Amino acid sequence: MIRLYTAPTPNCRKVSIALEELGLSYQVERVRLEAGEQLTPAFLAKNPNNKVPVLDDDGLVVWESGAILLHLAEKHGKLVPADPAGRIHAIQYAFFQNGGIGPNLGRLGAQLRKPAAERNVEMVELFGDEVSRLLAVLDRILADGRPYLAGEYSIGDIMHFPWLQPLHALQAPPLMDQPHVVQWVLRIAERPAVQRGMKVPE
Ligand SMILES: N[C@@H](CCC(=O)N[C@@H](CS)C(=O)NCC(=O)O)C(=O)O
Repeated sequence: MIRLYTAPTPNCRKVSIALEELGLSYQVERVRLEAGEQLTPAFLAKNPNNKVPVLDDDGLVVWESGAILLHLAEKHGKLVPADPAGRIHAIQYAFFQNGGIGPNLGRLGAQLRKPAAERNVEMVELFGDEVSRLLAVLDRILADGRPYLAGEYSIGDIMHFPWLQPLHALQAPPLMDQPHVVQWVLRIAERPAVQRGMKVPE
């Protein structure tokens, strides 16, 4: 039995996409962040970092989206290339997302969701510049014509997609300025499993 503790956020949707790609059945346990359910003792017993996503895979509890995806990929022998170079590159892109686009776009979004008068202008500039830089890095990588970050479709793509798709939906200039990243978003968005995973939880 697989239980996914989740909320409608980019980090959580990485996991529902991976589960859908692997064709696994799983129970969705919605965690209401707005009600502080991630702070309850019951949830802290699963993740001392009080954040979603958390995966309970038949009693093995894993948190951190990158670790969850790596666990699923290795257990099922998919979503990570079989050859050693491809494998480490898929993991490299997963780490790159969690240390790059994730925290920087997350903090930029947190600022931009505030009323304009309450925003910290320095933070908006700092995180905005870093997001633009990271998108340009991805564009440079994809400019060699590879369809996916690690060559073949992998956890490296799944880690990035739920973060970049909303920028594409908003036609946000820092993303739209990067033509190879735009094509990559459109390519991943066509996958039926991605479309299903992006709707979890409803
Ligand atoms: N590095 C973590 C980040 C997890 C994370 O930031 N989760 C957010 C939702 S996307 C959360 O649980 N926020 C609730 C809170 O901080 O109280 C991962 O990749 O799993």
